[in-house]
Amino acid sequence: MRHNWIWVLGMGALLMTSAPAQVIFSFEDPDMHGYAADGDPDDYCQAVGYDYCWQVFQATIGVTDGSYSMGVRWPGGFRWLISDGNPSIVPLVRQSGGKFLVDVTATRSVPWSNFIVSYNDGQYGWRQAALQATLPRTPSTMTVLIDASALTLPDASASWFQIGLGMNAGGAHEVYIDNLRVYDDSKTRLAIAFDNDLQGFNSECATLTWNNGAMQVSWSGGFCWLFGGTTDGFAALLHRGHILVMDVTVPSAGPAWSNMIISLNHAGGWNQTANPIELPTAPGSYTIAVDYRDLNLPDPSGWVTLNLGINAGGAHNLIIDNIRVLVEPVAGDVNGDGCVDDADLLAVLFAFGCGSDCGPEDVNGDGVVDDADLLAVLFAFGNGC
Ligand SMILES: [Ca+2]
Ligand SMILES: [Ca+2]
Ligand SMILES: [Ca+2]
Repeated sequence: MRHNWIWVLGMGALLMTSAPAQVIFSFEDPDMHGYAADGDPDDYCQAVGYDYCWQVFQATIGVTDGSYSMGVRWPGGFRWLISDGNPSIVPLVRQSGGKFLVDVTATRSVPWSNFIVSYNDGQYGWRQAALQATLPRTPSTMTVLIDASALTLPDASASWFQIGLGMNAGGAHEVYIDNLRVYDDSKTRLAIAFDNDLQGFNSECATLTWNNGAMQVSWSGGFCWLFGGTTDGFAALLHRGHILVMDVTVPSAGPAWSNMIISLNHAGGWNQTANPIELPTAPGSYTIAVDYRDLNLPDPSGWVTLNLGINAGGAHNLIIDNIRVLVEPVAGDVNGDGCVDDADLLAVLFAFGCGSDCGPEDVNGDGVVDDADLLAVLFAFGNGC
């Protein structure tokens, strides 16, 4: 009997399909999405030397989707890279609401580096985001969240649409970009929501105030630690991904620049991220993300505190809320708690027979909930637990 089950489960795995990836740009051969045309001509690079010109090229460093990435080498300073006007990306851009993830690998060190995103089309013209997105300033790989949600989305009928990347660095830099994709907030799990209090956060250099379900931070500029935030289950939740997300509101115009690192403190010691994340300074509400893949994580059942290292070029005010983890999908985890167990099996059984608009119980994504989904959960039983 058991032997038969294993054979059947094997067939179930073969029948599984993966959900379509929501990738906007992947830089696969031969498509550089038009950006390559924004590099300097070869004869110019030869004349000034290749360390002193802008090069945009297909690469195999920092690849996280497919076989290629986009390399950008530049002597420092700012330049727009503009995509071609292919309207095929419009549905995904509209679906994203203007929030994207992208993987970026840097191979040089610079004092600072960031980029800004613009849209351009025939209906609404050129518009660019207020919040700079982070680029790594040390040799490392980061998943970066781009929040361009304040920009008017393209119309569904747009006949052309361009995404501009305004690259900037405080020195000669080299980055590799891949897998520009839709950010999905429903994949996050809430950790610290400041529902009743500051959840342990305190500071010697900033004034922290509980403000109607959020944490208001004001400080006179410079670098400042906010220590000690935590909540039940936070240590385990940190293991389910590598990206911490939070909502940041700027109530009034701030200084010229601001950024943040984080640290985790736990039984294994204190460790902090190397690449500061750009913080907003223009009034508005934003979503930011910190990639913590390089940090040592706490024991899942142990204690951990989150510390926010904020920095600014002058006095600044921030309202921080909804600190959460973007969780990696666990195959067969129907209810999204990170573990495939009886609860997931029951969820599929209760939804069995669903033929349209099925929920996560449609594990293999074929539009119906049937024995294939049950087998998929059985096959993954115990994953993540
Ligand atoms: Ca790619
Ligand atoms: Ca589960
Ligand atoms: Ca199914």
